Amino acid sequence: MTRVKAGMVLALAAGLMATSAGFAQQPEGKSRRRRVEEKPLELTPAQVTELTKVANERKLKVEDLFAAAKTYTPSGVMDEYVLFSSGGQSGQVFAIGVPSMRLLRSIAVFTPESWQGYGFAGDNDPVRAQMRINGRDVTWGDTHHPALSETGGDYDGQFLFIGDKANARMGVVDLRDWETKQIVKNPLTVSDHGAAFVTPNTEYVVESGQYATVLGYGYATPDKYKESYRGMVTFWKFDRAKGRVDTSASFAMELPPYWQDLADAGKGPSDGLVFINSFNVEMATGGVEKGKPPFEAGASQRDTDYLHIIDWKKAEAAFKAGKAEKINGFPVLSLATSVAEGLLFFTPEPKSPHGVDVTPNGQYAIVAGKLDPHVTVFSTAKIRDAIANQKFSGKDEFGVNVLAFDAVKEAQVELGLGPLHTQFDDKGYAYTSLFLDSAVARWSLGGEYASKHPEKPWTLVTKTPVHYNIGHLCAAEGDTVSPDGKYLIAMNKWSVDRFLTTGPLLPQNFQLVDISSGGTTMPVLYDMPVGVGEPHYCQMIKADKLKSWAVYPEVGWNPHTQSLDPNSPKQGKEGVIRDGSQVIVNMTAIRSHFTPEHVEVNEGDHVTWRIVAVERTQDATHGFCIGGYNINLSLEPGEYQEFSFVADRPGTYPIYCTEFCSALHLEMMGYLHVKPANAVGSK
Ligand code: CUK
Ligand code: CUA
Repeated sequence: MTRVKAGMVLALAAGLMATSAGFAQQPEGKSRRRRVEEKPLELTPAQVTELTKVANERKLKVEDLFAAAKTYTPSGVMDEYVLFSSGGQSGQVFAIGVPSMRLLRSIAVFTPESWQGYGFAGDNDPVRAQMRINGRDVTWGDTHHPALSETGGDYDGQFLFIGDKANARMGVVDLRDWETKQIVKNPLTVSDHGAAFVTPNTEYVVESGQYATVLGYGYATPDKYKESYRGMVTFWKFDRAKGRVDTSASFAMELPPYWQDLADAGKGPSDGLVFINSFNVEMATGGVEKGKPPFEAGASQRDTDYLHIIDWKKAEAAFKAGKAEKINGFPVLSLATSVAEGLLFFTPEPKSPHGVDVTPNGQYAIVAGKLDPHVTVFSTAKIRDAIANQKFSGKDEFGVNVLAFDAVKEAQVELGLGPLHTQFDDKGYAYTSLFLDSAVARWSLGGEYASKHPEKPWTLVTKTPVHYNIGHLCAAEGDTVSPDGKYLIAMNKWSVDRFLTTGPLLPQNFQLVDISSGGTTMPVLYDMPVGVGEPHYCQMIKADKLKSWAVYPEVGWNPHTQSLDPNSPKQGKEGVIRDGSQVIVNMTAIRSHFTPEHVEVNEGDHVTWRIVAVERTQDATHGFCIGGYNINLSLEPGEYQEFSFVADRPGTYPIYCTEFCSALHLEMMGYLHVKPANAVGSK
């Protein structure tokens, strides 16, 4: 009787497995994606009446119905774009589909995340090892600026970089499997801001600093600010073939102790230059506790700060010629070298700027000053000319040549209060976020863009109110050489009156804005609450540029090395190998069991556990956890993981699969038996 029942269960399970495997093994093109109807939609009078009734019951307006039609994405229909957003203090990156504004995934970068098995692989977890700074675990990050890798100034969909403002780190995500492969820590500075920005072929990933400090973890009191504190910019060399930053080929430049802010790389005619904003050229040192003016006042006294213009190709040549000095083991081009070699120039920019953004054609750099209602447009050709012909208005206190403002300025456009960041579309418009106005401004570019739109060049065209206090904005491929237009995301800081109350802590609000038509039409289509961290910047890439793996290329794939791992256990060769107190466990995972199911070790053993998911179907992901030992893995099809720990707590531990992988998922378990040292018969 029980035998019959067990047999039935197994037959049922086999059937379930076969069905699900059958689905996943369908050739491409026969997937379960929804078929698009070929007949154009026509509403019958009865359907119009019904639709109107539904709309009236929900108090929807006509524009709401249009917004819904433009964003609603039926089940099985894929989004057109993927938005990669910084996850702010969560330390992560969020991937969001556009126009649906559905959260597709988070990607763990600076913060351990158990679902992804990120940072929960025992004592020698390579992820955890990268999270150590000066011997201390730093398991969070303040992510601000993601940067997709570029080829020829266009997103190529291969890699994503993201900066951690709090700890001056940068994460490297491989977009084949959407996993973080590397975290690099800047050895010069504690925190930064202008990371990550790439040069047009991702030769370098640029990280500019923010709050000046004594480079290399030095110490000095505020009265030594001007002599001892310094800013910096670091050029991280990216090795595309390895998918890693090559720290040995990277270098930095010493900068004055102004607070450097955002960076952007030139492109086209300005390729080879990097632009960085700064504020606090006053070099205010605060000290309200001693009756001195606070930083906010001290740092805002002058009418202008300095836009930094760096010739990174010349700087690279100077570094390669051995002109850098080592600080904390890292090569740094000194200010004196930068001045002597003509690597660094300044030009005045209106008071306390924030964003600097280069136009798609590379001819202009646009700076927005948060305390100035204008955006200032600098001509990159005029900058090159002013450098070549020494059109200087003077030097700063550190001997850096200052290009005359009138020699490099192209235009100033009054937009409104608190302009921060600028993006571009395909119609010759720029879009600037207005923090204090809570609006997105559309304005017309000049030069060769003037023929693309009917408006007068360099003028405000329209503003769309957003909710609320917009920081960054992001248009579709809107910071590349060929923006798509169509969609824009307003990344609003708060969501007052937009959603149900979630306690005193408000979600942020991403609003999808339709920028497909020019002129004064620019409606908001959708609100998306973001209840994790405070995102800053995001980038939107055409979904078909991403060539992500559906499963790992081969069984036994190590995602840390992105290669087949020779240590990956083979099916039929599973088991436990002991050498003294060193134990190696070779385990396979397949729907719906682990092999072996019982693992016996002795208290105090050092256990190295090797586990591979022997699966090729896309939806056959397993997890693996050991409760109480802080271990959880995600084992995607083909994935191999190795972890180690000391079995210092005796007991019998159920181990189980943490992903609901099949009808018999609950049965996908086993036991780790840690035999007490004093047990009878123990060695
Ligand atoms: S920053 Cu946050 S709104 Cu870090 Cu780019 Cu401007
Ligand atoms: Cu494997 Cu659940």
